[in-house]
Amino acid sequence: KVNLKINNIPISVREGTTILEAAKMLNFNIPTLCHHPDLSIAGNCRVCVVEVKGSKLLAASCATPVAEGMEVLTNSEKVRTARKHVIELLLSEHNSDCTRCFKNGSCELQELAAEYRIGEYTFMNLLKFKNFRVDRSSPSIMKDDTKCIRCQRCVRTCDELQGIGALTVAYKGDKQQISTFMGKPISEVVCTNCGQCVNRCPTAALVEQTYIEEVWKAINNPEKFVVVQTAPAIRAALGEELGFPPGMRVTGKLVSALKLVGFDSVLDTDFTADLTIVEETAELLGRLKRALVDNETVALPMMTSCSPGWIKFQEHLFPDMLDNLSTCKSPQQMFGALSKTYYARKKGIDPSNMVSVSIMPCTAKKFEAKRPEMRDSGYQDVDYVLTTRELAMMIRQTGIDFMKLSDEHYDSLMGASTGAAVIFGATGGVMEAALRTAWEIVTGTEVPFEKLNITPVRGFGGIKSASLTLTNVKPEYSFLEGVELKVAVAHGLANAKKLVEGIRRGDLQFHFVEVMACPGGCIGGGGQPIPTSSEIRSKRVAAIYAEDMGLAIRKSHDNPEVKLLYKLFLGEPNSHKAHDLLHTHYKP
Ligand code: HC0
Repeated sequence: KVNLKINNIPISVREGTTILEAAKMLNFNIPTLCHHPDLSIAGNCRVCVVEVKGSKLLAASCATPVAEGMEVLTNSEKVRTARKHVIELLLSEHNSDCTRCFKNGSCELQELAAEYRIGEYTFMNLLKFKNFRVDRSSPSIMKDDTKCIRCQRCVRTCDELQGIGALTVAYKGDKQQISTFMGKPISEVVCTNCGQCVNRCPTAALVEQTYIEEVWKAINNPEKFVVVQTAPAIRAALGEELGFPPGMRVTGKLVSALKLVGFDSVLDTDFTADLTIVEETAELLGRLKRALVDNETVALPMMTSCSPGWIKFQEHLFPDMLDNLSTCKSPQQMFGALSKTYYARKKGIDPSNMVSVSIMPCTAKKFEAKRPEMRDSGYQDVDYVLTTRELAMMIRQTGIDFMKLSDEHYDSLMGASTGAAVIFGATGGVMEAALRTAWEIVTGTEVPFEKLNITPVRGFGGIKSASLTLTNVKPEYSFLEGVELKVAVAHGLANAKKLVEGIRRGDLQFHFVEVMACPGGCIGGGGQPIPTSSEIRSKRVAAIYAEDMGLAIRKSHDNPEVKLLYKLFLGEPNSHKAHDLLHTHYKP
């Protein structure tokens, strides 16, 4: 233990604790900008400076470990003056047109400027001497260098969590800039559109491309029938934007709010998550049969294909392994294709008048919706994708007191779902849902885990693996008797990279692999409420598993509306029609 005093209050903490952490234990908040709990320490913004007795220089509290006998002042005159100057210097190079800014009201720099009562300009406005441009090239992310404070959270996020390095620090001194490779537009570099940088940017230098106005226009157009789908992870996070604490499930209020916002039909991505499991399981069993019975060369392990950041990652980094991806489109895109075919037909709606909107925890879903492969309904299958944050803005604009809403149910035909679909939102959830179904299809009995909870694929381990030996299989699956089915799960692209490299080298052997681009899975998506810390991710995941446990139906193949869809429209899993609408191939 190390003994020190902070603001004259004694405290003992573990060796290696930073001054920032120790102060927090005493309930002293020190402001930070470059610091983020998910990332390595940078210590470059200097806003967290404190006075350490006996030292002439102020110390960056996020980067300074405590020492025996240290005496720290977190709010002395010297500290306050220095902090104020740091904020003023940042503002001297910052586009401070806050009233027009997307992050107005949720910007960390704005909050600090308010807290320190920054009034008149102390330093010259340097922004006018800079030749910054706004990069709108990506359908997912907008980069505005006039708002950048060069804290480098985005650079560390892209490198440390995602293993990509699409953003880097260019030039030095007053020319320093956060840049892509050679300053190219985001759409032309290795960006996966995951939006993890957006989720960690303290200002509006990186924000999602917003489609709120387009969606309002569609809602207000009487000619248009606007359907909306909500991703599994929304219900476990939206509440944080609208007054509830992290971990609060708001499924029923979410549906009520969407109806009040004005959507004509409120449906659920969870419905197509269940459908994905049925299609993907049929595909996996088909691949295994071709490999084991027909001795064909088949791309194994099969890899999940529902996370668009992960797909783009494979396209950029491992194009030789694209055949390993399941041909299933993501639930978002299956939903889009079915909304303008099956749903439109059953409801007597002209699909050319239908607008399909999705609410996603993900910025890459905006990119996915615009991919050329995603037009199998004859139209763009999903027209607009909004993040959890954008939906919260629309709900606030509607003037609804979200906390007081009553619970409502999703509309029918594409609104029923199971616990298996809900857990898609957490890392390991797709794998767990698939195993619940695959085991039962092959053996006719429930997967042998207590209460269906396949715990080895749960949790926040970067790469998880599990194996199940198939026994007492049905006669038509005799080729699987005694086979040890090996699966792996990775979340966050840095982990995915390690896993895929191991598979490619032949060191790791699996039959089926789940990858989600974002840390924690979709509950930690780039479009989720800010902040998204590891503590908050844990609470959202707990909410998701609680929702699963509370549902009467917890296996995808038991979803009654999925069964009806096959009966009325698709025929059987992996049928021609299913392939036409619900599957695709990503080409190098
Ligand atoms: Fe996900 Fe999805 S689970 S990617 O994480 O598969 O974004 O929530 O909507 O599509 O269902 C995100 C979340 C989805 C899709 C589903 C999958």
